[in-house]
Amino acid sequence: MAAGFTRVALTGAVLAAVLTAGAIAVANDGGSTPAGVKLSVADPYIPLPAGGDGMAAGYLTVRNTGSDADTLIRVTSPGAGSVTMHRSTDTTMQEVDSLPVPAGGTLQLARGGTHLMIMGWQKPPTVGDRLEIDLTFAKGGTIAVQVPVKPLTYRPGS
Ligand SMILES: [Cu+2]
Repeated sequence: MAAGFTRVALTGAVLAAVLTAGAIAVANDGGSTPAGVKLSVADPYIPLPAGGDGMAAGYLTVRNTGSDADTLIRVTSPGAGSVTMHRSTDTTMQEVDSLPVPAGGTLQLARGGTHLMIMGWQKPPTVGDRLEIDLTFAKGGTIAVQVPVKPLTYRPGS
């Protein structure tokens, strides 16, 4: 019991906060995925870049069937120097730090809209290649996706 009291004293502030919220106080390991975020990735692809400058766009859909919203906060690839998140409007393209994944909804990266910008390919991409892209979410952790390189005019479902 003495050990238990010591632990309660050390974590008292946290427990008080949890109890205030009306939840049962259960120690959390701090690293697990909350039950309310359930993420999956569908239809990833990279149209073969037209130019020889090694810059390519990446498209995919993140589904969240959970009841909590999440945020895509970081994108990297072991096969490319940089992957950034871009938002397109009619006339411009802008880098963003994060993208929202709504609860019970999708984050769609699609032609003419939000997309990934992939630069610094370790080897020039050809159709049929796969590039690993690691998507890191604020709550859901990191999902590694093998993204196929498709012909320039490819559309998902075609
Ligand atoms: Cu872009």
